[in-house]
This record gives sequence, C-alpha cells and structure tokens, in this order.
Amino acid sequence: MKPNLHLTRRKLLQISGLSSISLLLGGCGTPVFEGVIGALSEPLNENFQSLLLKPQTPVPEFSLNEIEPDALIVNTYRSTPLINQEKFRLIIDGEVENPVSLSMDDIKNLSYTSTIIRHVCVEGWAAIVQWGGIRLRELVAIAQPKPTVKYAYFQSADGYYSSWDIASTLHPQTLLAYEKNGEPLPVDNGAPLRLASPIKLGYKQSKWVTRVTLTSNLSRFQGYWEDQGYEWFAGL
Ligand SMILES: Nc1nc2c(c(=O)[nH]1)N[C@H]1C(S)=C(S)[C@@H](COP(=O)(O)O)O[C@H]1N2
Ligand SMILES: [Mo]
Repeated sequence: MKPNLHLTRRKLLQISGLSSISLLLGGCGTPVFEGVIGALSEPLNENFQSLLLKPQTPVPEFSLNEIEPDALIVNTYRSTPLINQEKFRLIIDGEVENPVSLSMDDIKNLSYTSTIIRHVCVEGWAAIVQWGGIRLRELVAIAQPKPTVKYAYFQSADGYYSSWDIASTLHPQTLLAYEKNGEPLPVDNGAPLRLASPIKLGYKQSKWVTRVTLTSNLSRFQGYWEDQGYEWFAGL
C-alpha cells in the first residue's frame, strides 16, 4: 500500500464493501469494480504520484476565535437546489482508472479534516470561516487519474459549473466540505458538499457539487462566471 494515497487498505476495503457504493462503467462499458483493490496497491502514475507528494505551501490558517459567523453572505446565482441527501451521490469520473459514485456515508467514513480560512467574494466582501470535510486529493486518489489529467471540472446541482487546475485541486487545503463553523453545512451554503479552499476566489468554491470530472482539456465551458469574462485561475 502506498502511504501517499492517504488511504489505508483497510479503509479501501471498507469503502468497497459498502453496498451503497456503485462503481460506474469504464470507457468501453466494462465494469471496473473488479480491478479496484489491485489497482490501488499499485503505484499511481508518476505525474500524480509526484503531485500528491510535492510539498505544496500551506496557507496560514486562522484561529477559532477569529471565525466571523455572520460574515459569509449566501451568494447563489439562481436558487438553492432540492437535494435528497439520502440518495445523493458524488461522481468522480473522466480520465481515471476507477470512476466512483460515493454516498455521503462513504465520504464521511474517509478521513475528516477542518480548516479555518478566509472566503473572498469579488463582489467586495470576505469572511473567515471554518470548513470541515474531506481533502479533495483523497477522493481524486481513489479515482486513480490517468497521466493526461490537467484539470478538474465541477458540476453542481443548481446548474453551476467551474473548473480548476490540477495543482490547486490537489492542494492539501482544498476540501469538499460538509460542515461550516462546526455545524452540518447549511443547505444554502452548499449541502451536502461544497468546495472550500484558501487559494481560490469565492466564485470558484462550487456549492452542491455532484460531479468531479478529471480531464486533459477544458471545453468552451470553463465556469459559469469564467465564461462571462471572470478570470479562470482566480487564485488568492
Ligand atoms: N453551485 C453554486 N456554487 C456557488 C455559487 C452559486 O451560485 N452556485 N456562487 C459562488 C459565489 S460567487 C460565492 S461568493 C460563494 C458563496 O458561498 P456562500 O453562499 O456559501 O456564502 O459560492 C460560490 N459557489
Ligand atoms: Mo462570489
């Protein structure tokens, strides 16, 4: 088992054993479930392995007493989508060896982490928020990206979409969050799962994420705001 996967063999067996986990079909319609255990005990391709191991500079975090509980303004381009959290699945697919479809229980059974960071909206406000959830890199590692992957494309239940470079996607402080300030994530803030990262502007922090597609090229659709002229990289 490669320790850099942040996923022990036991954990993996736990996930695979969950009846709710359904692995999607591979490119040629072949079920990929069979290969899952064996595949993860083999090294990731070199690119990903080096990216996952590469020490990426962590952004300094804030302390608990600096949280600004009322400063995060709900900012939703349309309206809050209705999501049945019991039936909810997060799909991770694209140029990967093992596309997966995970329930919230599957995700909560993986390692939990939390971070206190500043959310910055281009509309001129900011808020220090604590987010709790799972590191996105951990989910990406489960899907086993191919060496071609350069971007992650995020789709949301309200029709919102965005895309990130792979280094920012794999940054150790980039989370898919299901908690805000120590409480379950409120629906208006993106429950059951939203992006939260100290290295990107607010409009890159997709709420209600349903699908993460790992890809070598971006289509003409780069993001809801990005396609209207907002900067694509949008780093902080
Ligand atoms: N799905 C989705 N995600 C989204 C948005 C949205 O409209 N839909 N708005 C973005 C913008 S511009 C900001 S500033 C943050 C706001 O997050 P909040 O509503 O939790 O404060 O969500 C981002 N993520
Ligand atoms: Mo924003």
